[in-house]
Amino acid sequence: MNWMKMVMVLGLTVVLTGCGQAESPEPVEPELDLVTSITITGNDRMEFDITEFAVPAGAEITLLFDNIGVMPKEAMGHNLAILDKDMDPNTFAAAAIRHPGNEYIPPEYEDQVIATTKILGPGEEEVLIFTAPSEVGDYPYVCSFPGHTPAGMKGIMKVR
Ligand SMILES: [Cu+2]
Repeated sequence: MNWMKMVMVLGLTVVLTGCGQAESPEPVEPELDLVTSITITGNDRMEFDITEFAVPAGAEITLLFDNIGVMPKEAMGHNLAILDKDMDPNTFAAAAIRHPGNEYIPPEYEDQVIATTKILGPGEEEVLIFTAPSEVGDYPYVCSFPGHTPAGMKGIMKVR
């Protein structure tokens, strides 16, 4: 093998290696479309129909929350409270139990609430209009009616 062939072989090796690296699949989370308007429902099984959505940082967001259940508010009321990204949903919900008179929003964590509806009874809905945080991140939202967050009535608002 003369030096010219050697250079070609090495060159080909580099090209092939380069291709292999380019094709190796990186685990990429499918990106959600960014929305500025969304409707979320809550039901008698303590479920939000949407548990993940994404909004543009700093945008004005219109969120309609609709309690589509039929059970009485005292037994199966729902709210939708969007929390700051560092607020732990379970800590928030545990504190909320003591505050039925404040729509189950704990005053000690009120500064951690980006937006919240009142507790809604069956068939009731409320529109929230709020400014999405300017800081990119994952912001939890919960229903803070007693027992509902631990039962899974929570989600993530992704700010992108
Ligand atoms: Cu609820």
